[in-house]
Amino acid sequence: MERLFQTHRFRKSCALAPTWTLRTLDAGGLDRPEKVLVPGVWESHPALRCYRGRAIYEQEIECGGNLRFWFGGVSFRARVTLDDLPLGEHYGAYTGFEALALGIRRGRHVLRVEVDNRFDEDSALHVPNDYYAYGGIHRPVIVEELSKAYISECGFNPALTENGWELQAEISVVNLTDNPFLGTVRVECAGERETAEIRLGGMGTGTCAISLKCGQVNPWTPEEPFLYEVKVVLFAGRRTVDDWLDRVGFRQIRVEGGQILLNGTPLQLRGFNRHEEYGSFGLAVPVHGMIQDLQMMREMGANCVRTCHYPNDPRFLDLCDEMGMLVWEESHARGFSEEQMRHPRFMDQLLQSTYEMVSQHRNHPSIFIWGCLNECADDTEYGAGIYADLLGVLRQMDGSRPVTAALLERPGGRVYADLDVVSVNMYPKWYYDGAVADSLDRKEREIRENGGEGKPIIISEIGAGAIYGCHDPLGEAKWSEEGQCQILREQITAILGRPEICGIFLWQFADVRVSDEWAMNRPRTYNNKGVVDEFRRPKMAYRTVRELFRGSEKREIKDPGECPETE
Ligand code: ADA
Repeated sequence: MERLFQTHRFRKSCALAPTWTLRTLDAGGLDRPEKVLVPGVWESHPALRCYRGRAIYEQEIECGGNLRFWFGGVSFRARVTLDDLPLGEHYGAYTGFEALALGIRRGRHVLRVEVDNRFDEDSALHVPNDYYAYGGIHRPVIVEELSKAYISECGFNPALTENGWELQAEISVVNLTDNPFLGTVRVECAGERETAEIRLGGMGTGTCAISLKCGQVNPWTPEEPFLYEVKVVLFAGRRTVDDWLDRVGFRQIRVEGGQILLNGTPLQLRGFNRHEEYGSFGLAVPVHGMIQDLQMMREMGANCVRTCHYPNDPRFLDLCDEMGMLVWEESHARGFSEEQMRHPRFMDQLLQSTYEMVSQHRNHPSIFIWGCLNECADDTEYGAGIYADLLGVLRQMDGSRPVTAALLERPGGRVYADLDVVSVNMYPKWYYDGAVADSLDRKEREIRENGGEGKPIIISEIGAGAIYGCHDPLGEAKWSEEGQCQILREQITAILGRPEICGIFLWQFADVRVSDEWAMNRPRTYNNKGVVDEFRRPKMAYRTVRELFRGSEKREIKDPGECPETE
């Protein structure tokens, strides 16, 4: 998969050429096939800004042997063929998937991907929503040449023991032949190496566990995000068959005494909700845009980001690992009622998004918490049951991180006891009147009385809207930049003043396009609560947030000599 570092030295792996031919299949599409760039969304093409339908991406490639195509993200249904031979299908825009083509004659072949972004009765997670469901291949596509067996997945868990750090590795291998495979897996990290045997039946898959005693390594912290390369090599006898390179950070996350601790130090989270979207490139955010977003957040004093409401591009997570930006990552699901949660495909699509998120992203040290089911029906018996099941799946897949869910601010929540960290979305002053402090008091009491006593609390969303360039010199009108500043000031000040609340994620970093079905509540067909607009032009609130977040940073390091800058 394309990352910001080299992922193989042995396995032949390369990104496909960026130019593909695009042919649309439904009404409102292109008159004739056209060249487009991948990664990209078709909404970037002026004729397809509102196209909802099917389209074929096509490219001729020179290849042969045992091939593995890796699609980082296709929005939101994909069917892959090579010379009309079906290779696989995938649902869900926000996680990657592989398509294997074995024993392919060397030469020129036609790779086709049918992409479909129509909402229909088979789609439970991609529905008209408060963000846009784009169409296209929006993350890189890689082609790899495999030998007779390959490493399909690696999970690394750094654990702190009495003798220092230990790296627990779980390596999955797939045999691509009909004969049994007997091999050795070697894992190296921080100057240590260990091996284990692996035996697989014909076309079989197996996993081996290896533990490395790494001892005294430099831990990963937001201030000093030390990363170590891990190298995994698969041998058959003395011959190398495959390899896999990754990076790990040694850090431990624990929840204790109403706090989230990173290597024993309580976290004080100040951050943003960020949709994966950038101006007219939509979901296909260029890497330059990713790093700029992180730099802007940093500049405002943020130390964390929430990938609302779905898993993000691994290259964004790579940047967070390198920059020490803490990440709340969540599987795909936003705002579902009980009726929508009872959709026949809801559970399998949700489990797939969750499984792919954890298995593909668990090695990122920046991810400190897993989230799920943003604002779904946590107030009904059926809905609460789904929360409990999904939280169980997350814990079972990865016991090294706490789990949470951003809940709607309403009475009657039934899942506080199931969460490691209780997270609440609230919009006092924006959707309803009253002092922010009163909303916080009310909510804290309700959490305490309904199973959440003693758990860390995060305000996972809070914010107000402003249309870039819309001004009200008196500073009160909704949608004005001044009005947004006023509301954010009260919200942020109230939250940062409460030591029992360990984090705030502002809604939101940048304005995002919403589904046409949502247009009537959303001027410009955008969710305008960003502190920057969709092109990253700062609104006045950028300064307000910088002042308040940086002010709290100073309080935290207890520097009595400095007081927060005022506007
Ligand atoms: C919710 C939701 C967000 C967004 C926000 C808003 O809390 O989780 O996706 O819709 O409200 O802007 O109202």
